[in-house]
Amino acid sequence: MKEVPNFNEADVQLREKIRKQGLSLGFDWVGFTDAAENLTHHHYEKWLDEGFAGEMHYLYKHSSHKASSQKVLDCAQTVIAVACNYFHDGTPSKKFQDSSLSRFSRYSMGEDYHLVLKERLEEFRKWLLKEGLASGFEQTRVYVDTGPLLERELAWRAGLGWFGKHSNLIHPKLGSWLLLAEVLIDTKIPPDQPFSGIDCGSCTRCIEACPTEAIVSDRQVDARRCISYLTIELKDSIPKQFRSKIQNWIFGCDVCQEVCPWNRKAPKTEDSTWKTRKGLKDRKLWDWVRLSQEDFSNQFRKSSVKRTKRKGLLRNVMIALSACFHPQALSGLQIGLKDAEELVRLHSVWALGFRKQKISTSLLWRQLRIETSEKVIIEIQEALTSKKKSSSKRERAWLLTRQVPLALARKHRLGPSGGNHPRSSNNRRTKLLQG
Ligand code: B12
Ligand code: SF4
Ligand code: SF4
Repeated sequence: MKEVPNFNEADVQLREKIRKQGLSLGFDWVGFTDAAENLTHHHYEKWLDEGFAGEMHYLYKHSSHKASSQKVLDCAQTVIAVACNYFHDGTPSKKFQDSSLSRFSRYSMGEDYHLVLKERLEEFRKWLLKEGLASGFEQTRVYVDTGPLLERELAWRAGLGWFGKHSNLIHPKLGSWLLLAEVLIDTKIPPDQPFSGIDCGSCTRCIEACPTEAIVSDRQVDARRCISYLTIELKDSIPKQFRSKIQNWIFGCDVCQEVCPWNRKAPKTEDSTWKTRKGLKDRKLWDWVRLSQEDFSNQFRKSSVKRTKRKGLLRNVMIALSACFHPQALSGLQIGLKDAEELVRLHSVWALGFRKQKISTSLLWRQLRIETSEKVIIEIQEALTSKKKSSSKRERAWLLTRQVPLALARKHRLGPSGGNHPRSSNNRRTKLLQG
């Protein structure tokens, strides 16, 4: 291996000692690079300029910090990059063609990697300090995921693997089911060589398999289209053009990694941390619809899934139910219609409209009478007008000629078959209409 000048054999031995310690702490791979300028920062900036980050505003704030690891720790000399293999579940994708099963991305099925890796990094940091490999606590930093570091570049420079066309880093033996983290220290350690020699070649499987066409070009993912972003990062309603493509993914997405030939022989981890937690295996979509806030907190304690909050997860469940034609799916959507969260009702309405069943039309009409949220009322109207064939002439004419204010009016007994909603007297718009 070609070593950077000024490092002697003792330095190399020290590096191997640190690597051994990292591996003993539960990391599956440990590599070293310097803390100098990043080589792919311009790709990152271009990605932001294209708007691919969507509503992940923190990524814009971090942008200048990501130019070099020294921007986050000015005395940093070495980045120790680590990776954990979380591949625990070889479930063939075929099984999940059963649209009634809920799918979580593999990384989220066990313990929250932010917590697990952070704990291991802190152990590593303690050891490094004890060995005198950093001047003091303040001259070190540990990061997993959320810090302003270009984690994939650092791991690539430290020799882990190459950027796949889906943009995940691929190790030639471990595949891409890897989570990345780093320790920064102010000691110079001989760096490993950046990974080279293997790449994706002419393969384009991930690009073709991506359900939402999120891999817009080689190594470029438009996050706004990615199911992982839509189901986890996006807090509000999911843009309509993607809803029918999300299938039964209710937290993240693994499609691009599942089809990758480099993952065919990926070894399964022995680490029980990543194993599917109780209550997640083979769960039907409708099993989630009665989930209370308390159930959610208990089920997802110390889990990455907490990020969506209860309402985000149920929003995703409603979307997934739109494509499931088991009788229980309809009952699930009916329960969603009654959910206290507007976001959940909104997506339940959309899903019912999408199913184009006669019964959903009557459910939507019934909901229109009692619904209090303007957003949901609009969604119901859209669903009903797009289901023209199954609505009566009178209803159709009424829906087409009147927009939201009249829907509100109807809700407050001014429409053709008025309801009698107790909360109507507080509604300013209704008062105006009545006045
Ligand atoms: C924002 C983010 C997302 C976004 C955007 C993802 C994306 N591809 O950009 C969303 C929410 C969609 C996402 C999804 C996922 N994520 Co994510 N995510 C991040 C985060 C926080 C920042 C990534 C980022 O900066 N993206 C912007 C792009 C421009 O940067 P980049 O992805 O690092 O890409 C580099 C290369 O592609 C290269 N490059 C780009 N174009 C070109 C062109 C050429 C010619 C060359 C040479 C290089 C090159 O330069 C870029 C900068 O270094 C990182 C953690 C971190 N701090 O880095 C985790 C991270 C990348 N995610 C991770 C994971 C596990 C996932 C998911 C698999 C989770 C899931 N199953 O749902 C999916 C995978 C989706 C995918 N195909 O990427 C891991 C990746 C591990 C790995 N093996 O690579 C990370 C490192 C978290 C971690 N600590 O482990 N994620
Ligand atoms: S995670 Fe899913 S949606 Fe995102 S790029 Fe990969 S296949 Fe596409
Ligand atoms: S599926 Fe093919 S193109 Fe995509 S990352 Fe894997 S090897 Fe590369």
